[in-house]
Amino acid sequence: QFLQNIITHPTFISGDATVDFVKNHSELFIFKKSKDRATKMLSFLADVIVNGNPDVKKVDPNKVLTKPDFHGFNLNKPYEPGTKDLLTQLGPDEFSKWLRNEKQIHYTDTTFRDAHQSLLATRMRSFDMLKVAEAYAKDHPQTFSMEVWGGATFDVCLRFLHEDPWRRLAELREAIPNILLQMLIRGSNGVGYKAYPDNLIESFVEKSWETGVDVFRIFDSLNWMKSMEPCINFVRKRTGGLAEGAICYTGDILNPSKTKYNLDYYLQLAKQLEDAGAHILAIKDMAGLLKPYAAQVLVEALRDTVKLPIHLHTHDTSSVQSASYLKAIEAGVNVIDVALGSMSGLTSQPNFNSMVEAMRFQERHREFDQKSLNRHSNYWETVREYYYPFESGLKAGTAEVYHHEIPGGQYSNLRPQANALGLGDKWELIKETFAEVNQLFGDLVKVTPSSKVVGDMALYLVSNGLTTVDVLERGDQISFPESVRSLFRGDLGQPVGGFPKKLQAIVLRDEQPYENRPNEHMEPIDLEEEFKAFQEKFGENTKYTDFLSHQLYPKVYEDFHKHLEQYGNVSKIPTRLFFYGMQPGEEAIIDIARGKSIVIMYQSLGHVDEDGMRTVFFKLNGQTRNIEVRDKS
Ligand code: 3PY
Ligand code: ZN
Repeated sequence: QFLQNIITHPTFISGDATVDFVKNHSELFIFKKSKDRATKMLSFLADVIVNGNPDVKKVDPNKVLTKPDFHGFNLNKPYEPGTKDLLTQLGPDEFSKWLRNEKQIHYTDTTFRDAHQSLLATRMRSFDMLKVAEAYAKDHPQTFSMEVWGGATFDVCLRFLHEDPWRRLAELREAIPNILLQMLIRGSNGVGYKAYPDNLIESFVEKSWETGVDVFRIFDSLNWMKSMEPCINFVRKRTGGLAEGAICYTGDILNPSKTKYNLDYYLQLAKQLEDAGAHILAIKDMAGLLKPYAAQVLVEALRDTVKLPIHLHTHDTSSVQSASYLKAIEAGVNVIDVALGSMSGLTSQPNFNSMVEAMRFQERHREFDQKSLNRHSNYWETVREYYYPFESGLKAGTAEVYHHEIPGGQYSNLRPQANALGLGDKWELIKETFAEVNQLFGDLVKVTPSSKVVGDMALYLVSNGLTTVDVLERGDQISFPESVRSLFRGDLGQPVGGFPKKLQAIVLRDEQPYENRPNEHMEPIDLEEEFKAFQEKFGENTKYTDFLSHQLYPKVYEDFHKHLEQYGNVSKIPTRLFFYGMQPGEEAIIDIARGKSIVIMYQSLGHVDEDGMRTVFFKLNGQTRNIEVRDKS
């Protein structure tokens, strides 16, 4: 370090250093505490050994975690051309026409995004995806797209996994060059929970495309066109990718007593999305409410109303959604969303492997190597066990979803949220209250972030022993959660038919709501200036994508950055070690960068000293390395 300080000193570089150079420059003796990559990684492992991973609330000491079996995976073959190559060849408009006329059914694999968001509280790590991403792309080049990014993964990546989501995307792109990569974007809310300035969303869309996204599934949590339209434009203007406009499906179009979200409503919305320039139309059935016969009616009518290809997304919470897919396929849907067998079902998507088999010998069947799909499913079956603390606990399909309408992606989060508030034993009441709050709010489209507001309100009422009747009768004495005030103010846009006026006045009191776009109240960000200021604060090694993460989630990014400085890139640590630490005597080989691996052996743990510190004894590449860690217990 001393030598480093000398040779990087401006006086030394300019050639003005004299014999007194060292004597006159005491700063040469200031040694930056820059730890090398391996030491940072050891520090992280040492901390998990001593204090556990703070994200894992309960470790099961009897849990046996086995290694995945890679037998049969073959990387020694080339990538076959897929939909990504076709998009490059045709361009988005021609690609859209091609897809609309495709006879065989197409599949989007959601395993890397929605499946784990909906089953494992979004905790799946890049490490586990990257182990099989290349093999997947080589084994199944006929997959329409892989949903790998966006939704809640962006936030969870930074906040809980301490991973850079942009790095995840870039690495997946590299491993999957032939298949379209897809993301979920919440219109003007980007991948956040509130509206952002338009030029920030525009820049975000552009960088996402540059980093690897091809298909942008754009939705708004209230089905508000004004939030989706700019985003569709940004995709068309700034990228060569596909703008997929989504209608979020709620209610039941076949129920004559439910008139708010009827067939006409969805057809009109679809037409507006087509007119706004969408290349693909998505039906986003986020809670899994689209029943089989309704799917048939909806898809047939949409095919007649718009010229776009139709992409159907659902969650199998009720367990009958593969029947909806079959009906939709009969009605001419072009693409369906599925997840690999062991990551499918319940709050996740229907089973990829089984859907392919169900279609075999039918005229719209698309051939996949079933053995290979099963091999990939078996990999995830083993790896899913590593994430056991994040399982939602739902054991079987439930028709209750038609009543509470909780989205699949929210279900696996709401329960731990309830547990954290000490309301674990009130789960039934929480679900019921969620349904009541929805009615109180005027029957909303519920998907992130509007679903989160309904969830916040339900948790608030249950934890304070209140009911929706109390809200109407003595709301003036209730201090509503900020997210509820924000919704009624207009920060998330406008719901169909407006907000219930009486309730809006109760929630907002003297504050005036507004009805124009929330983004219209926001000044554009001077991206160049702000990026400079960002680099001054976080260092010149930070990238523009870091800046975007910071713009979307300032505090979360700051914590991520601190973690990165202290522990380095923890995404390279194997998942079992990341969540549960190492056992004395255990050895691990970790690839810290391409072609560079280290061998870590955990030897033993010292006692707590009078300062509360413990020494963790390791061997790093055969050399003894001791790490001091504060014992927080
Ligand atoms: C998200 O926005 O994260 C969703 O998955 C909505 O369904
Ligand atoms: Zn979903």
